[in-house]
Amino acid sequence: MEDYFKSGEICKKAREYGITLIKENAKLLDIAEKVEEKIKELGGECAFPVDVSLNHIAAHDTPKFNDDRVVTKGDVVKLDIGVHVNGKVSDTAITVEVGSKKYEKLILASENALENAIKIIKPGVKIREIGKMIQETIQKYGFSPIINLSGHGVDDYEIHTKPTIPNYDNGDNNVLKEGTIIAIEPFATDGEGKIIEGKPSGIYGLINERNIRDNNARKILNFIKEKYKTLPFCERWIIKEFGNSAKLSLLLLEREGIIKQFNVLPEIKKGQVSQAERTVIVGKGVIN
Ligand SMILES: [Co+2]
Repeated sequence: MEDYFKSGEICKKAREYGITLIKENAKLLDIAEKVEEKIKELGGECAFPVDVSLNHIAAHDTPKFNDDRVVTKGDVVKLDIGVHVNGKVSDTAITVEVGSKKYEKLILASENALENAIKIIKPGVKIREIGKMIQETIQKYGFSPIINLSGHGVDDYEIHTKPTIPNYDNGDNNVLKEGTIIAIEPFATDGEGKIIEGKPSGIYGLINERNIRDNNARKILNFIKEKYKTLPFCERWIIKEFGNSAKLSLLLLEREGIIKQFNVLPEIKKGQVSQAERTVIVGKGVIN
C-alpha cells in the first residue's frame, strides 16, 4: 500500500506542475517531457507516456519525437498522467482551457462528476451507481458523458484492469470491495458522447512476447520487456534511447504482432471534450 500512496503523491505533484506549463505557445512536446522529467525527479516512473490531448481529441495523444504542435488560445487541453512506484500505478487527469472561458461549464461538468462519484465510493456501492452519478451530473450541465470511455481498476504494472467504472448507468450490479484500487475518469462533451479510433498515436504496448530474428528489433524488444513490462510506452522514448532507426524496428515489431499501437481517440462528432481523473482506494479515499 505504501508504494500506492507514494505513487499518488508524485502523480498529484506532477499534475500540479503540469498545469503551470499549459499556456499559449507552449509546445506540447515540452509539456509532456517536462512532466515526465518531474515524475522521475520525484522518484517515480511513468506508467504511460504523458498524454496532451486537444479539443475534440478525448485521449491517447502523446507528442511525437520532434513534434512542433503548440497550444493556441482557446484550446481545451487534457493532461493525463500515470505514475508507478515499483509497479504500483496511479492515474490522474485535468483539463485546462487556455486564454478563454468558453468551455468553463464543460470543464466544471467533468470535475463535478468526478467529485460526486468520489463522494459515493465506499465498500458495497454498486458500480452502476457510480456511472449513474457521473451521467446525471454531466447531464445537469447540459452535456453528455462519453459512454465508450471508462474508469478502470489498476494493478501491479497494469493500468487498465477490472473493474470497469462506466461513465453512465450500465446496469452493473456488482459492488466495490474494500481495498480495490480504481481510477475514476468522467469525460464530458458537447458532441454525441462517443469516441472513435483516430490516427495512430505513437503509443504502444507489448502484447505478445514472441521472439524476433532481426537484431535491432530484438534489442529494442528486450529493452521494452525490461523497462516497461506490460505498461504502454511511446515512439519518442524509444527514439531517444536507440536513435531514429528505431522507427523501423517498431514497425517490424508491430507487423509481427509483438507490440500494438494505440490510436488517438476523437469524439465522433468532433465535439469539445473535457476530462477529470483521480485514483481511489475503496474505503481509504483518493490517493492523488
Ligand atoms: Co485512466
